[in-house]
Amino acid sequence: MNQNLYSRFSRAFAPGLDKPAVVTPRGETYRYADLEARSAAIAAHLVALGAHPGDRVTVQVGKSVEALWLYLACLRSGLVFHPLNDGYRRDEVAFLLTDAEPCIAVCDPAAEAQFRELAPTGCRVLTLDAVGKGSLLAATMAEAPAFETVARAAGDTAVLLYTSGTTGQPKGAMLSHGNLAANAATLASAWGFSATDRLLHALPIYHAHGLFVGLGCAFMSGASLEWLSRFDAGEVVGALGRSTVMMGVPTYYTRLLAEPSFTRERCATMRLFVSGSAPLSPETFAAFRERSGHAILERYGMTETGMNAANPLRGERRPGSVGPALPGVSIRIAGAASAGTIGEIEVRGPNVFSGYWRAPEKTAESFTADGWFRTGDQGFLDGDGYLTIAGRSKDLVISGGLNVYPREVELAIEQLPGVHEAAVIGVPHPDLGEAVVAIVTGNGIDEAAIMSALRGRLAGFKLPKRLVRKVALPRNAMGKIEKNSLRRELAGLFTTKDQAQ
Ligand code: MLC
Ligand code: AMP
Repeated sequence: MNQNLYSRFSRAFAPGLDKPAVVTPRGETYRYADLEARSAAIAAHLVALGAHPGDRVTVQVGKSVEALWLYLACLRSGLVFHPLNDGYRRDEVAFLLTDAEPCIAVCDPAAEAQFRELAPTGCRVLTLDAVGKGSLLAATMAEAPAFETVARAAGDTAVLLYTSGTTGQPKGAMLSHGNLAANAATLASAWGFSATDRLLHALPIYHAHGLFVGLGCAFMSGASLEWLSRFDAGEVVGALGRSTVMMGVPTYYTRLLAEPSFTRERCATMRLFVSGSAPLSPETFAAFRERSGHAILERYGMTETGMNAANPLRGERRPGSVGPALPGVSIRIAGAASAGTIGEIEVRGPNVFSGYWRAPEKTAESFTADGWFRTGDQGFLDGDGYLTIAGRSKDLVISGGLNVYPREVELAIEQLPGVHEAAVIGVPHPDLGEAVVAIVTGNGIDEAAIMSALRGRLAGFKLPKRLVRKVALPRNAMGKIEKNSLRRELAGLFTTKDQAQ
């Protein structure tokens, strides 16, 4: 049987081809039959351009229904979908285009000249804007809306998602059709998805959460999507009454709580709220339950593994815990002989990726000798199997659900005039969970000049929300910067009143 993820989806949604698949706030409704026809036309066009199964298609576009058809078209034609955060700047895009070596790149029309300059030789550059206009779709008008989904084996790569390493250099995680199908089927079943559900989809589709978890659950069950181009608390409150399930990062839930129009009555049709990508504080969990009547279901995952653990649909949703391992997934704590001992979380299962793109050494380092994936997260298991994340062994800041690798920001700052050294840390922030803060040393530091130089080089979410000057950075006896001491010192930098910054 064809193991192409799209074939798995289409077997699930086939009984309801006339049912809505995607609904937009502009009142457009696309049925599953439309989704089939539109993704078919794009798939036919990509193949007509000379793309072969396994070739990469790099995509940096705004979130639109057309971007969704493009993802499905890549799956159908066996091409490897390689989405980029639409905030990435020139240097970030240049690295990714060189490393992934796509045969087709799709970008916003405003970025076309830059893509033509940066794309590898022979790569075709097409455009797609936030409302679906551009050369990609103009060209697909000529294609017949029928396409036979290309046969793929479970181990063939479906999506290449980059995630940064501690060195500051991103690495591409290869997710196979089998990885994505296994995780999507598990989640759709664990969370009780059916064709009657409507998922409020406000997440971006360039990360695992919106791309694999959200779309996976919906298409594996023939549910429909309430398709919002971004998270706006007011708009989301309006859309809740048309939805049954919502997924988000913790910032979505703290922003809903800060929105006066968010009430229990607005949640009348909702059956489930899911949170992940960053820790959901027990305070937010409690405040949300009080306000809406719903206990948010927190789950834990990562790009390389998809979802590993989740609180149950029926049963105790324990605040501060991410719940037991999902069916089919195994979790162990390295070096922990008994419950409650903290250690590195390791996982194994059909959801775990096959490796990093063109980086066998990095792949080998990330697995134990007996084949478990090292997550770089610290945690412990309770006696009843509930997992609690206790911290990270990797140097990583998660700001509003987006990962920022301190080394990448430090390197960018240290190249600037007047700067001697930089240390980048995450500091608790009431809206973002953690905010990026840079501590810099040097002579004649010009903060405005540093920020303006960084703005040209790094995506906005990676920019420090605050620069702190110091004469010297604290170091231990080995000469290593003591980031924990900086984190303690600056823990109160962002108070609730200060959160606009
Ligand atoms: C945007 N900005 C951020 C930011 N997002 N700064 C810090 N952290 C963030 N997350 C900056 C912009 O650069 C801009 O800066 C300013 O904030 C306003 O931009 P915006 O686009 O209007 O922001 P906003 O819409 O408020 O976005 C915030 C957000 C968004 C939280 C809604 O970041 C978001 O949707 N996050 C979810 C990301 C996600 O999908 N994560 C899942 C990863 S998968 P300036 O200076 O230009 O004004 C994963 C695995 C798993 O982790 O387990 O799920
Ligand atoms: P990414 O590499 O973008 O996929 O981010 C994955 C990381 O997000 C994980 O390794 C965790 O550190 C973090 N993460 C995801 N879900 C949770 C959660 N529920 N609680 C705490 N951290 C989480």
